Parts: sequence; C-alpha cells; structure tokens
Amino acid sequence: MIRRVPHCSHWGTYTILVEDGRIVGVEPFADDPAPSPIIHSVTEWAKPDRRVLRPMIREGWLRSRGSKDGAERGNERFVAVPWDEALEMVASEIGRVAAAHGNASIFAGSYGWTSCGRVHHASTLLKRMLNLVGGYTGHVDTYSIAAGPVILRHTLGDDRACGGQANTLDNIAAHSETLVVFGAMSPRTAQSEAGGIGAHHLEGYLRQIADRGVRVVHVSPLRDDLPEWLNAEWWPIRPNTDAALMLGLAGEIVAQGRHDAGFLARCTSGSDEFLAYLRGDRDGLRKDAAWASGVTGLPIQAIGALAARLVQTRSMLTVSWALQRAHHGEQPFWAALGLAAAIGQIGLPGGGVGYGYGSLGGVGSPFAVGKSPGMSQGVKAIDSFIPVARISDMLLNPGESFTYQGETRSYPDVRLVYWAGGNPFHHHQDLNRLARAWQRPETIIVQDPMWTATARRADIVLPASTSIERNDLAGNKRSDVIAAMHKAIEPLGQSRSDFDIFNALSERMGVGAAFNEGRDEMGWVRHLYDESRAYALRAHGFLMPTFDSFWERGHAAVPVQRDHVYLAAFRDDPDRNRLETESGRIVLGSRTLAQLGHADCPPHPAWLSPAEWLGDAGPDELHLISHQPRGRLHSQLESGSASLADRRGGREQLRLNPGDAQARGIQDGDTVRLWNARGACLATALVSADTAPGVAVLPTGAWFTPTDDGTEISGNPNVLTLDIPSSAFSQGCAAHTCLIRVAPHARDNRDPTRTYQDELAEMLSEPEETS
Ligand SMILES: Nc1nc2c(c(=O)[nH]1)N[C@H]1C(S)=C(S)[C@@H](COP(=O)(O)OP(=O)(O)OC[C@H]3O[C@@H](n4cnc5c(=O)[nH]c(N)nc54)[C@H](O)[C@@H]3O)O[C@H]1N2
Ligand SMILES: Nc1nc2c(c(=O)[nH]1)N[C@H]1C(S)=C(S)[C@@H](COP(=O)(O)OP(=O)(O)OC[C@H]3O[C@@H](n4cnc5c(=O)[nH]c(N)nc54)[C@H](O)[C@@H]3O)O[C@H]1N2
Ligand SMILES: [Mo]
Repeated sequence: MIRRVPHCSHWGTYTILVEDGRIVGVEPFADDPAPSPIIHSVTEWAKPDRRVLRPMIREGWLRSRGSKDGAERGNERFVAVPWDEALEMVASEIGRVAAAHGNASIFAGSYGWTSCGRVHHASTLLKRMLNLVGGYTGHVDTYSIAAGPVILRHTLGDDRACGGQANTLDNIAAHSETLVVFGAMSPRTAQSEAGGIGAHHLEGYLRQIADRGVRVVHVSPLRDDLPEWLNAEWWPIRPNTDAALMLGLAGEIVAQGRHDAGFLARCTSGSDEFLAYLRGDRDGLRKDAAWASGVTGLPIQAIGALAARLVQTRSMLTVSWALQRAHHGEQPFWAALGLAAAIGQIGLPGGGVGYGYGSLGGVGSPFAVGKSPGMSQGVKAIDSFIPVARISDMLLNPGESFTYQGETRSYPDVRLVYWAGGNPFHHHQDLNRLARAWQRPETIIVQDPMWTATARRADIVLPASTSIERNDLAGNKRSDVIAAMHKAIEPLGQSRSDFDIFNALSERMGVGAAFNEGRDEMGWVRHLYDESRAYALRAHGFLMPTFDSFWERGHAAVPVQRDHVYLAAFRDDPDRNRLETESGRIVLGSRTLAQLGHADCPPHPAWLSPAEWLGDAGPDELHLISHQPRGRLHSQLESGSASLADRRGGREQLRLNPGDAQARGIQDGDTVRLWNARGACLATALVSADTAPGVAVLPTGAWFTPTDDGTEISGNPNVLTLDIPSSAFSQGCAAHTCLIRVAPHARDNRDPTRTYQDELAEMLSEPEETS
C-alpha cells in the first residue's frame, strides 16, 4: 500500500509516496504550473550517508572542555555520546558562558534557511530558548539583502519595495510598455521561497509580458537571467556598474529637460543635490550616456535612446537583489529610485521601480495580507547584534567598533557559538578567513541533520531530523497558501526534531513551561494554523478551512493582495500619506548621510568604483559572479539528482565566454583552477556565449572540501569571494564583488580523486586501537 504524504519545502509543495516506511516517489503539487525538480532530491534526506545519526563530540573538546584548542576544529575525530550527556553539556556550556562572560558572549544569530516548517524553525526556536535564559547576540538583515533594505528604509521609510510589495507582476504585465530588468527575473531563483511556496507563478507573468509585446531591456552579465522566449534586448553590462548606467540615463533625461520636475518637487527631498551630481557641478563629470558607456562598457547610442524611451512610455525598472550583494550595494538600489523619480511614474500602474522580482518565487506575486504562521522568538532579553555578514570580523576583533545605520556599536567577545539550521561554511565569504576566525570561540555547537562543513568544524553536533521525519506547516508573507507538512518516515538514527531538542534543553535549564506553553508538536501546528485562520476572518472576512480539513487536504488558500500599485496613495497626496523618512518624502539627497559622512555611502545616489571590478583589473582577471545554484537550495541537497544534473566531473561548472576560454587555452569540460589572493578552487569549464566577456560564473553551494595544499576541490566560490562590508552604513554581504584568475588545471580531467564523502568517512571512523 502506497501512502500519499503531503509535504512542502522552500522549493515547492509536493506529495511524498511512501511504502513500507520507505520513500518510493515524489509527485508535484497538482496546482503548480512550474514545479521545481528539486522536489525529487528530497529522497537524499532518507539516506544515512551524510546524516548526523547520533550526538557527536569532538575528541579534543571532550578532553579539555572550553580550552583554547579551536585550531583543531575540523581536523579531529568525533565520538558519539548518549543524548542525555550531549544535552547536559550544551545546557551547562550555556550556563557557564552566561555566568562567566554575560549572555552577549553567546552568539546565536544562527543565520540560515533551515527547513521551511514554521514550528520546527531551528533558529527561531534557538532564540526563543535563549531569550528565556538571559539572551544572546543576534544578527540584523540577511545575506540575501542588507545594503538594499538599509538604503530603502532610509529613502522610502521601509523596505517593502524589496520584500515583494512594489507593483505586483500582474500589474506590470497589464500596464508597462517598457521594462528594464537589472539583473535577473529567472525561474532558476524563483523556484525557491523562504517558508515554502505553493504554485510557481513567475513564468506565467513573464508569458503575459511577452504576449503583450512589452519592450524588455535586459541589463545583466548573463543572457539567460531571463527566459529566451521573452525576446529581451541583452545589455551585457560590466558587473557592479549598474548604478552608473542608471545615473547616466537619469543624467540624459535631466539634461534634455525631460524629467518630471513636478514629481521631484512634490514627492522627493534633496533632488537639487541629486541633479547637481548628475550635472557634475562638483566633480566636473556630467553623468550622461557617454560617461555611463565608459564605466559600463555599453554603447552610448543605446543608452541615449533608452533614456528617451523611458519618459515616452509607461516604464518599469526592476532590480535583482544580487545587485546589492556587492561593494556599495546601496547605490544601484538608490540610483534606480533616483532614475524612477526623474521619470516621474512612481505610484502609477506599471510604472516606477521595484526590487527582487523573481529573486524569490513570491516576489512580485500577489502577496499575503493575513498573518503568516510563525513561532515567536519571545521578548529580546538583551540588545546585542551584529550585521549578519560581519561574523568573521566579530570573532577576530572582539571589542572593536562598527557602524550600522548611523549608529556606532562594538563587537561582543563571543565565547560560545550555537548554530542551528544554517551553514556558514557555505554562506560566508572568504572561507579561509572564516576558518581562522572560527578557531577563536571556546565552544561551538551545531544542530543540523547533515555533516555539513560547519558541523565538521564544531565541538558538539546535535542530530536534527529533517522535515520529512516530523509534522509541521509552511507559509510566509509572500505565499498564497499555507501548506501541511506531514511526517513521511521515522527519524534516521537517533536524530530528534528541532522542537524536541530545544524543548529538552529548555527543561534542563528550568524554562520548559515557558518554552512549550503546554503544547506539543501537533499542538503547535494546530495553534499556528488556527491563529492565521482567525486573523484572516477577523481582518479580511476570509474564511479558511478548519484545521482538520486543511491537514487532510494538505493546503489552504490565504487572503492576498493582487494588482498592487506601490506608493499610489503617497503619489496622490504626499502630505497626508507621508513616508517615514527624514523628510516624509522619497529621499534623493540625505541630510542624515551628509552628517554621517561615510565616504562609501555619500548623501545622494552615486557611482563609486568597487574594491574589485573590471574597470580596474589585470588583463587576465575575470569578474566572478557566484550566483544561486539551479539544482539545489544553497548547500542543501547538494548530492541530490537536480544538483548533480548541473555538475560535471564531480565538480561545479564554471561558465566562461568563448573568447575568455580560448585566451586561456581552456576547452569546454576541462578541469580549471580558479584563484586569487584569498584562495583557490577547482571547477569544470562550461564555455557559453551567454556569458559576457570578462565574466566568470560559479554557482554557490558546493560542499567545502579544502585539501592539504589549500585548494578547494568541489568548486566552492566562497574561497575566492571578498569579505568586506557593502559600506559603513549597511555592513552587508558583498559576494558579487570579486576578481579571479582562471587557468586549465595541470593535473587531471577526471573525477576528483578525493571527495567530501571520503574525508567525512575518515573523520567519523572509530579511532583505531593503540596498543
Ligand atoms: N558567494 C556567495 N555566497 C552567498 C550568496 C551569493 O550570492 N554568493 N548568497 C547568500 C545568500 S542570499 C544566502 S540566503 C546564504 C544561504 O546560506 P544558508 O541558509 O546557510 O544555506 P543552506 O545551505 O540553506 O543552509 C541551511 C542549513 O540548514 C540545514 N537544515 C535543513 N533543514 C533543517 C532542519 O530541519 N533543522 C536544522 N537544524 N537544520 C536544517 C541544512 O542541512 C543546511 O546545513 O548564502 C549566501 N552566500
Ligand atoms: N534554485 C535556487 N533558487 C534560489 C536559491 C538557491 O539557492 N537555489 N537561493 C534563494 C535565495 S536565498 C536568494 S537571496 C535569491 C537570490 O536571488 P538573486 O540575488 O536575484 O540571485 P543571484 O543568482 O545571486 O543573481 C541573479 C543574477 O544577477 C546577476 N548579477 C550579478 N551581479 C550583477 C551586477 O552587478 N549587475 C547586473 N546587472 N546583474 C548582476 C547575475 O547574472 C545573476 O545570475 O535566490 C533564491 N532562489
Ligand atoms: Mo538569500
């Protein structure tokens, strides 16, 4: 008898087919027009190969607890201990560090995507627990977006325009005449949505845009960042120079007097300063098509013609999140806003600017207006945080000060790190630097189903079950459904659910009742659903099914807002609908930033050359784009079928333009070595004319496999990326700012001789008897 088990992950809603306790198949959600192939990779979770099966302790840590031998992390074997002992160690370490150094010395930012389940959401539960025992140091913003929302909060009063609440795509499809896409609108990234997704709608909207014959200009180093059938005009821009193109377009419009002076006067503040910069009053550089062409490598004529078209037609600008994951990442977001303000169509159907369309599956879709289900982190016990991507800085420089959104704070002296549901040895930049920083804490606890590179570098590893081994529910602020996540199989080995683990720890620390509020797993699943259901009825008169019928059916629709025009009310009456900015208007010249005086974030949108870029590169250097992988979510399910489909020769593939490949003697399929001053890795060359000259592309997420000579062999770009803040204002991740060199790899073209799996096996084998 085959059991049909409704389930959901960040990449979609699906049905798991189970027979005799084993998964025999996965079926896509019937209502999904574009299901993700990653759903078929979830069978990997049921295999023991990479799973943590028992609580494990690093040998050296066990010998000399809390001593400073962190340099051994990642080199030593682990020994299994019973759950009781492991939990006792974790609880007593939390108690010891809090008592000796204060709770700010416990770092539990624990960034990461974990499972999409809302009850077992690992980092939320970790924070909920720690808030009950005095608190922790957390983080602000995300690796996805930091520079972007920081500048939008300052210039628009909030960051909704990059969180999916700018004009919705149905509105764009119905009204826009010209669409300029900076970056991507790609089904590749739109597969995923944080907190799960029902149906995938991006392609449907793009078809409508194509059918209406909207003129699409696609500004990106990669032609296939948009589907081919959209017939977009490809502008292969130099990476990290979009702000210059936007400013050049605005400068052309202003120079010809075609800007909407009325809109600028009524709806913005500081536009004088912005226009003075475009005219070059201070720096003597007129920001026009010729200037933009010099920076971006795009043709002058085309830039001039587009400037004219933008004010003649209903024009929409979209900017991918990727553009702000870069040095000076504020600028392309702010410059796009400045350009849109000069055009003057913000607040009109199909006009203005929006950010992140397709970066996640829900951005641009009709968005939820109800209460999406979620556990509470409780009340923050202390005020201690770092900007999310400053983890190495924090560990290396305790006590040193940093700035964030105009505030000056200092890094805590972290002694204990607890990571649950994230993989910093995937997500952070300059992994060799992180590896040095990672030696500093006294104790590192990792709670994950998998022997990730991070788990291998921990002292205490707690085996979490995966979502298919427990009951949960999915839903988020951009989703049009709440999805049921039924348990499909029994937990592997001794793994336990995240809720169970934190509940047991909370009980040991005397705060169990406050942590669980008297509910068990199904009690919480039901409670979170019922909260959303009650809110939908109360606030929107929207009747959702009862919990029991939702649970049986596997999904329930939630109220959404369609056909949304961003800032329509503000445009109509900016006095009554003031924005929460320093002026109540859209800020184009900032008094606050003028006062702060950050050289890397000036008081108006500007083009600043990044730390590494093609305009200042050696003749053999390439700009590395480390974008999101098509066949997996970051490092998750790296060994699954969808992920393997994009690998060759046992490694990730590095995309290169044919000219760049030829100049280096590289042929398609060759093993290549990528390096810069920070590190080196191997990959398999993929020669593709859809890649702009001077640009190399290596997706993220290969499991970090450094060898003794320091070369990473599975193709992890984060051994190469730059670990600097986007700016002193936002302190965001700058992964997309990175130059590298590439050459054929001298040795061999075969599968790697050693793999992640070989190294893992060695680390876990029982120590040999010494006699
Ligand atoms: N070079 C470069 N680097 C980047 C980026 C880039 O563009 N370029 N992008 C960045 C971005 S946008 C992001 S969001 C980050 C992503 O970085 P992460 O979110 O850290 O990446 P994931 O691989 O999703 O890590 C999730 C971890 O949770 C674990 N997990 C899964 N389910 C469960 C569970 O139920 N319980 C527990 N306890 N654990 C679970 C997985 O095994 C995995 O180890 O990477 C960033 N890094
Ligand atoms: N399949 C899959 N989907 C995912 C994820 C995943 O791991 N796998 N991760 C999810 C997450 S956490 C996030 S945050 C989103 C991220 O969504 P995005 O940030 O939109 O995705 P990226 O793949 O980093 O970049 C998109 C494209 O931007 C272009 N780009 C990069 N730099 C520049 C530039 O300077 N100028 C211009 N014009 N273009 C540039 C690149 O060509 C790249 O292909 O993706 C999500 N979707
Ligand atoms: Mo992200």
